[in-house]
Amino acid sequence: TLQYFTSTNYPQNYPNNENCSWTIDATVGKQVELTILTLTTEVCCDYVEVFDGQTSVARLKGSTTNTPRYISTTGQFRVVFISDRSVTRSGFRASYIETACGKHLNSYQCPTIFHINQLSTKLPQQ
Ligand SMILES: [Ca+2]
Repeated sequence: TLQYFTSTNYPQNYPNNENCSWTIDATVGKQVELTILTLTTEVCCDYVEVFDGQTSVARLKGSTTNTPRYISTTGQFRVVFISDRSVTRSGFRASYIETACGKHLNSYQCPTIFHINQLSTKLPQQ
């Protein structure tokens, strides 16, 4: 099931001096797909950072018109939100869902980086 989370107070402005993190763990053998649906932060000083396990994969700030999407390779995402001591915006809203990694492909094993849309194009012909 698709799950949602947001920065504090969203869609009202987040507070100053935020240092929040959300950790999403997949069931063993599965992966997490994370989508940043909306994002608006102070450009200079406030940001969202996405970690795939221990590795930072994205630092997002300002505003996005696309919806960045990430697939975990470790089965865990950590999303960190940081704001400084002045100027706030509406923050972010994100969704995540557990995916059945490599379910239809004998040649793929977890953990492996691939995109859901690429997966579907590589499915065997019926
Ligand atoms: Ca700020």
